[in-house]
Amino acid sequence: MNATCGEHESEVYCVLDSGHELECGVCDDSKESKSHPVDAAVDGADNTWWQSPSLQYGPGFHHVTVTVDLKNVFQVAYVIIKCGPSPRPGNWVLERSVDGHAWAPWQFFAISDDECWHTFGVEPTRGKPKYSRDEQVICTSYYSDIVPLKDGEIHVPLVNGRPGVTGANRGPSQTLVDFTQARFVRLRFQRLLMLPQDQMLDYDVLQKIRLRQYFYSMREITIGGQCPCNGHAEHCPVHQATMVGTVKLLKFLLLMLSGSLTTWRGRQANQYWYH
Ligand SMILES: [Ca+2]
Repeated sequence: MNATCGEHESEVYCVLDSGHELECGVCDDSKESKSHPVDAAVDGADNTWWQSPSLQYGPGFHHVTVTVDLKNVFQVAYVIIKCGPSPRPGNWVLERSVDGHAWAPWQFFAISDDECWHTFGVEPTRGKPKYSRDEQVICTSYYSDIVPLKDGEIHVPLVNGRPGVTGANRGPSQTLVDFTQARFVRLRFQRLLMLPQDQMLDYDVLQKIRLRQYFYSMREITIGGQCPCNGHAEHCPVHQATMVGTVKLLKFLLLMLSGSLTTWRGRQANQYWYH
């Protein structure tokens, strides 16, 4: 299933805002200025963005998966997401894979601390994210607040703040090296954030005009890291197409996008790797 707005027909969306005037726009893939394809999320420009179809096309669009192929295995140090004209995602999982088949979670994000338990079966880390173990997969509600209503950011450090990150003369712990290794990075969005009054209503009761306000958008996904070389990054061969220097932003060569109707169950969250 495709998950880009305006790909099959012109689609009206509206921006959640506290103002009285409803601010609306149109997605239309046939017009460049109105298209929001997934590669707009990795083009280095903050004024372009990817946008998913809104809930007016059905509740299935709570579930959207974005996969980034880095084309090489890297030790990923951080992921930063800048959102577009929508709130940040509510429930979702940041995942990693070395081969594109076996996946493991890096971090869970939930609308509330209770949702960490109910949806993912993971104890919530309350308040600002912190990490007590190198391979700890936390669940946080810190980045799932509906405010700001647009242009919010999500910062996921995978190395900094963990006990195994060490000084200039020594590399990170082997556990951390293993934990950060990935060629594929996947964002599995499971549930959109909605205004409290809309969350209470059944999908059938919500008017189309209100459903047009609920969609995912990302201006830029930034992934930073280095090639895996046991802490001696300065001797690593650098893939020019994907990397400049040793710890820099990665440019991705391929992005895959799909809508997914699978539901995440808490029991799966306890498995480290899954297919
Ligand atoms: Ca962009």
